[in-house]
Amino acid sequence: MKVYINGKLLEKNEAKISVFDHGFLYGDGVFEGIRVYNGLIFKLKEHIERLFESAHSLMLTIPLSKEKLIEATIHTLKANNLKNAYIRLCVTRGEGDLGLDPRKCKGNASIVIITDKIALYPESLYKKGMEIITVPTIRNLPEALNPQIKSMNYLNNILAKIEAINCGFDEAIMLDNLGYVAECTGDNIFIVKENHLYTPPQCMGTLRGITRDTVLEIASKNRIATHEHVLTRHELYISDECFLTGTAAEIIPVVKVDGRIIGDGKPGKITLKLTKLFKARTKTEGVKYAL
Ligand code: PXG
Repeated sequence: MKVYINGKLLEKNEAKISVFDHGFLYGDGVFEGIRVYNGLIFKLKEHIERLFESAHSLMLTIPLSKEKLIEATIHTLKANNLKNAYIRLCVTRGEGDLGLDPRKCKGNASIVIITDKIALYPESLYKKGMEIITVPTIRNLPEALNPQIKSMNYLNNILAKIEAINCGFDEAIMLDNLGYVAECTGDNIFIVKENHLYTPPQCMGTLRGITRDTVLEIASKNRIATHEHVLTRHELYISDECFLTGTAAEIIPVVKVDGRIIGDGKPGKITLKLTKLFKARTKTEGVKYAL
């Protein structure tokens, strides 16, 4: 497996970044996770846009144009002979000294492109549905580190994940500082109530997930009423269906929240319908490349 680092393709065990890179020292960098389905890179433009927006907010200059970054990504996929893959695009602040000051990172930011396979949860969970819990660690406040910035510092989410794992669960619901539902550690959350679809608004300390937006769009096109609305835990508990969305996880049903059974305890009808429609999208939509 070859990894792209700053214009070079290196073997996995040779693909290394300096320990003085501020990505390593401080998590000072941005990233994207992108999926490729049968030679089609799904929502590539949206992911590249979000990467540049995250970088802009952090005053991090990406040393390649969007077009060149797309070229480099396709080049890496081809070098690894991959038609189905998960792409991890990372841009770090680059090599500096032992201080926070990003001005000390005199060279360019580092660009790393990893292309590999990923299965976030075991297949059986997609059939059965997940059981998840709310954890004490709240999502970063937008006024502190805005969750819209997909930075390389994921400790907020990792702490929440650890809390869920400590309680015997695979995934955590993170609330905001007011106690409203924000999102999960690497996924957005949806509920269905009386055939309407609800998800927290993106301003509520959540990442504006690209899968989230795709699901909202698919639902609207298929005459399912959608609402971006604040949600309480109570609303999750009394929902008819619940599911999570993310590039890595895709759409995964949730059947129990904080010990409360959701609906009839099985993946819901609308969840399954949206999953089918989403899968169909991934088969036809995306930036095409040939091996
Ligand atoms: N919320 C957060 C906090 C995320 O990190 C999503 C929502 C879903 O966004 P997209 O655009 O992918 O629909 C993410 C993205 C992991 C992992 O290993 C998860 C993400 C990224 C990298 C790794 O769980 N999720």
